[in-house]
Amino acid sequence: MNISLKEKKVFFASDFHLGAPDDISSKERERKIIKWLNSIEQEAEAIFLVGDIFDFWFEYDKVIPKGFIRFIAKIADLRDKNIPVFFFTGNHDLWMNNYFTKELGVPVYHNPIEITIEGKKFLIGHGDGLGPGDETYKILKKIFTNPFCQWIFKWIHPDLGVRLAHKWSKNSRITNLSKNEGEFKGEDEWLWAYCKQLIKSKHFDYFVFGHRHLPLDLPVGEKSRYYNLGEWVNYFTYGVFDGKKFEVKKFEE
Ligand SMILES: [Mn+2]
Repeated sequence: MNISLKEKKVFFASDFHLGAPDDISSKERERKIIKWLNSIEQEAEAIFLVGDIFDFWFEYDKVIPKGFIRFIAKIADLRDKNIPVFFFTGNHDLWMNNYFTKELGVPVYHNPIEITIEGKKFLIGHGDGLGPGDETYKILKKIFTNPFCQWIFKWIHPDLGVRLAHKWSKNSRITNLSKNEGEFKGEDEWLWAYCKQLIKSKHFDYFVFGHRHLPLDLPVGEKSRYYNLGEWVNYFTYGVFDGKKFEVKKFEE
């Protein structure tokens, strides 16, 4: 993919976790996200939503999960205005399939992609399962992405399936953010380590990931940088690239 900017900008955000930890806070977050999307649409050449957009999403054949209809409608509105929107799956919503593509014209990527924006090379992805460590999740991901396991889950009644998933997700990091995950781990930042390893064999100007839930802007080698997009429970951060520089900014209402 090759995007040229024509005086416009490319925007990135991740980890909205819509639906968590409860309806009231999710609705408030949804309102804020839509306000942000409204504020950027005029200058957006493209918008990348880089995973964990939903705290849980599952694509049944005939049912869509409740709780985020205004957000989905806003994505439809952006597409109707011909603004390209790209979704990535995260570890919470990896069961996205082709619903958004068929209904809204939004491509859904399950793995990091390499793209060129205004001549700069980007690697963009959610970031789950990359780099050293996280062995438990790497095993879980094999189960979650297993077609037979997905087939079984699909035949659980959605009211029960979604309830189970939310219960499961309550143990996850985003609802327990007061713990210590918010601290910068230095050399142990696993996605940073991943970038530093990767750049030895392949050049990218910018690495853009979510998943870490901590906004970061770090050097990779001599000329490249790794950005983490943060999340929208505490930080309300997003990435913006204008063709010359990439910035991680906070959305202020
Ligand atoms: Mn997340």
